[in-house]
Amino acid sequence: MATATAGSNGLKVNHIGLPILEYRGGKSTLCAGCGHNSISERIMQAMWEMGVEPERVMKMSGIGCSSKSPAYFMSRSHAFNGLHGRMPSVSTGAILANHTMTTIGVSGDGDTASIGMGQFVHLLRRNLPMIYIIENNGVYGLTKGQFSATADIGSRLKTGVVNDLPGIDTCALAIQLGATFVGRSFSGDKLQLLSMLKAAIAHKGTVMLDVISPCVTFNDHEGSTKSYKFMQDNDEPINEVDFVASFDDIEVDYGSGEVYEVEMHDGSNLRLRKLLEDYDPTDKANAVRTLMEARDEDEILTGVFYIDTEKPTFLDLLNVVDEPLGTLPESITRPPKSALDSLMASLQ
Ligand SMILES: Cc1ncc(C[n+]2csc(CCOP(=O)(O)OP(=O)(O)O)c2C)c(N)n1
Ligand code: SF4
Ligand SMILES: [Mg+2]
Repeated sequence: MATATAGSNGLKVNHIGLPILEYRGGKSTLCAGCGHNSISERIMQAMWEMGVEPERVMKMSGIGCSSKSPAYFMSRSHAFNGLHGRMPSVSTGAILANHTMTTIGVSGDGDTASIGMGQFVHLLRRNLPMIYIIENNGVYGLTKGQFSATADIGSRLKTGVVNDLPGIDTCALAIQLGATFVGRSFSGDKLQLLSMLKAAIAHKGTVMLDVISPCVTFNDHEGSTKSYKFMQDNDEPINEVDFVASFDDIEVDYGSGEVYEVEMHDGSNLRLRKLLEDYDPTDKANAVRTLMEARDEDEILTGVFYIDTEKPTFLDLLNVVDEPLGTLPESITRPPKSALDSLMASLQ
């Protein structure tokens, strides 16, 4: 990273002067090789490279192996481990109480697409400013590997049970319902995931990242479409994601016709080199169609599918004041008795 310099103790530091050690969390209790651990590593690295102050971050989650992950990154940050599938409503409340924080939610495919579906869809339509990551392994890892609602039709459990229901594509759903930054990555693709996370931090609105994250204990065998092998063989990136932070000064030389450039809210630059011919990530209908066509072809597309940097967020719609609601004094949040008296008088 261009801005990292050596601190007084010789450790490389980011542009707010912190070494990456300050972004670490507790020791992971997840299985060795679980994709979720790699995602935690990338989150730490992205937050460090972006110079996000750990104390200014809220980590939210539900229930599942994936939802345990926030304990394994950024111990200095705030965290709330909610009930199963209830992370969206808890996050909505927390963000309304203090919208000046960077909010990252980590959920699972079970947590999001089954028990939490009712909450998830309302989060999407509100464009709540937060990063929502689904660590997608196609199974309920924590409860011993039953199929989840994102498991692909025809995929097989170790026991031989075949999934005969079509999987829910959370990216197509998120685009359709109103999220303003939607992408899919793979826990094993360090560079793509890191760039997408850094761009996510710079975005203002709901970022929905579906990250295929193999469960080595219950769903990493032949017949699984969420295994390391299957992803290595079938991952089809639609764009090459490159992110240049506003404080970096890196010149990347691209031929202009093949790159889609997006200026992010903080002045950073997201560069999407087209791999799929004529793919325009601001065309909503085309993004959904592309995902649906890929599904018919059994292809796993990755990359940034959709981005909209103009749409108002939930906070804009509510016209939320600059100061966090949670720290406003009671003299402002609670109308005086005289206000109540005049209201009552007006009703007589
Ligand atoms: C109300 C409620 N119902 C069911 C459960 C049991 N349960 C715990 S985790 C889980 C599924 C987790 O799957 P996922 O979100 O995909 O996370 P993973 O473990 O695969 O990372 C279930 C059904 C629960 N904890 N609470
Ligand atoms: S059971 Fe699966 S999802 Fe859970 S920690 Fe182990 S490998 Fe990861
Ligand atoms: Mg899961």
